[in-house]
Amino acid sequence: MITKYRLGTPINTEAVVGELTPQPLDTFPLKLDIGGKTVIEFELQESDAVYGLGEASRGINKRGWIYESWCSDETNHTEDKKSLYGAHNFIVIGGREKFGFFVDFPGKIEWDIGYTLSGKVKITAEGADLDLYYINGESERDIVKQFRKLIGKSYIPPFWAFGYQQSCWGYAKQEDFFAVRDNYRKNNLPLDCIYMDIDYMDSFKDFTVNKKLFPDFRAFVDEMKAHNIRLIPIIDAGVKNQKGYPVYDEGHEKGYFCIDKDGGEFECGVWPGIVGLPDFLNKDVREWFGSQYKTLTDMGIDGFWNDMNEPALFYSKTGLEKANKKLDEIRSKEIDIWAFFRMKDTVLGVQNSMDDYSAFYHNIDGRKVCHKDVHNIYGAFMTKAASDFFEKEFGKEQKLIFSRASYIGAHRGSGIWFGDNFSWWSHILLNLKMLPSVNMCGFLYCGADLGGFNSNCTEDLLLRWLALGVFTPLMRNHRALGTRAQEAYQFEHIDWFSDVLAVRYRLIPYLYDTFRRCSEEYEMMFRPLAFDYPGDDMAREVEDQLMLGEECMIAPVYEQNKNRRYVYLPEDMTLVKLSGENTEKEFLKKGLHYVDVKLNEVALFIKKGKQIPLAPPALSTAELKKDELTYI
Ligand code: MIG
Repeated sequence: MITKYRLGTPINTEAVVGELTPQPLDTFPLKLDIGGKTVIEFELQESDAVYGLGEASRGINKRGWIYESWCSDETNHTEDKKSLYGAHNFIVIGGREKFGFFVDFPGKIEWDIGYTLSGKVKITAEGADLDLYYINGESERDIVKQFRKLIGKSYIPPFWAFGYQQSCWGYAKQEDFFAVRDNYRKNNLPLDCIYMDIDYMDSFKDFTVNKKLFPDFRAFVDEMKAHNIRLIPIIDAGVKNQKGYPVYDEGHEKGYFCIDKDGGEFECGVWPGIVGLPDFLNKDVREWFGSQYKTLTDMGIDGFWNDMNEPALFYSKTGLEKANKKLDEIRSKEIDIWAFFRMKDTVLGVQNSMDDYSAFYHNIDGRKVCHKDVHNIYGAFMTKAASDFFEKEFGKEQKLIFSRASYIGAHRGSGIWFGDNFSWWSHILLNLKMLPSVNMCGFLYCGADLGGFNSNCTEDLLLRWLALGVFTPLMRNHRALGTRAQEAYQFEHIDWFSDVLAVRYRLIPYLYDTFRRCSEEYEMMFRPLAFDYPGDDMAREVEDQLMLGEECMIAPVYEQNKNRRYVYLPEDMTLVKLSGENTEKEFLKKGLHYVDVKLNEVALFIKKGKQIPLAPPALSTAELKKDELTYI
């Protein structure tokens, strides 16, 4: 059962689809303090676990750390981070007493989950206008399902979006894209999409294509499609402030950009230089921005990724002026070591600063609202602009769209990717841990940058990461400008990559059906073992294996120089090792096993009495023989 409580007059975040009548606040089951902030507190039993918060650092069980809901352009996903790109304000308490809790509030929220006191949860929302939802249920799964019904069905992308995808910040000219295509095809490596990062644009202007690099873009898109490869361009939130650039001119004329306290356009710097930030919280602006995607869909483009929409702010005009003044002051005196650090902090503090997030405003139904009070829905509403347009123009399931920043509710129209991770072994595990957490919050189409975004990837890291990515709906290899090339054909044993990528295509019919069912039935595609084996103390603590659908369990190898790992089987299962066209099976009893998995193998564990379909390997989803299935 879900009970809703309303405090003040909340802004409509569009997170929820069902209408519930708010109940009197004096019946709220947890300790509640309302002042300028809203504080909710409750005790945890020793054996309780806390799940949720979607895209966040650390474990599947969130207990023992302090988190913040604040969409952040955070490129270092280290354990000390309190927030990443998404704000997903839903938790489930699993233990003797089970309940779920959703804070529908677009401003900042702090979640002290047994950090200050191990037995206590303290949630502090920076405002007093919000909706609270308390969910009772018989199990964690049941609570999640009720919540998912409340927030509505998850986005389903086109079928081809389940193919393998290659991305790289730095592919610029047509020849770069042809080289990727040819190297994949030549080496018998499957591929469905190649991503276009900011380099394809003219001076980083949204909805433009650099004519020098792409003399006939339409023909280029068609030529790639003829090889069963789709191009997926990036769109950034900020619109370059430049007279004569039609998107800016129109937005400026109509007053569609966020304003400063005096009513002038808020000027901040991102990739294009000074930009206008479209006021996505305004419906007219959303319709206008959404319709801009038509420039590219008209040229045959079928998918997009929305970036920089937390929004990321490299600097603001005023922030930079202030910092420069401070630096001048420091410079004018004799510099001691503390002045040196003040100087360094001044420079670093210019980017994504709280001062800037407090210095611009939105127009929500005629009300002037400060950005910091609605920060967490900005990116979600940018992506809503695109997904609403796609649905209206092309119908459901026709276009691929996913976002970096997100808020619950955006899951109905789009997917997410997990942003700038590193080529670190620990980030394979972080990728795995985020999957059930974001699924709980409705985001099913998701994935991390396979191989790692920042720093240099190695062959073994990429192979192991792909062996997890084989199962994630979005399976995309992406890296940052200037890092070591990490396309599958760049390494020593290309045939090993061919073996692993073949497994993805063999599994697509199973993964696609599972995905669809999870969307339609409000289920999680990936679950902690604790959700499925509540009475099993060992299963409750497993943080490096996941249940997949109703049939399987996955347990990837995520350490270097290891050809085996411990796997806990909560019941008897069949270990299946897939590699290229090969399938090896071994029956294993419930309990702990030391299982060996080679670099070119993908392991999966099938439950008793269950079967999964396998297709023959294919080089693209278009060539996949969906009716030639065999069953394990
Ligand atoms: O400031 O477009 O997360 O995937 O390659 C970096 C360049 C901007 C951040 C995205 C990343 C993308 C990069 N972008």
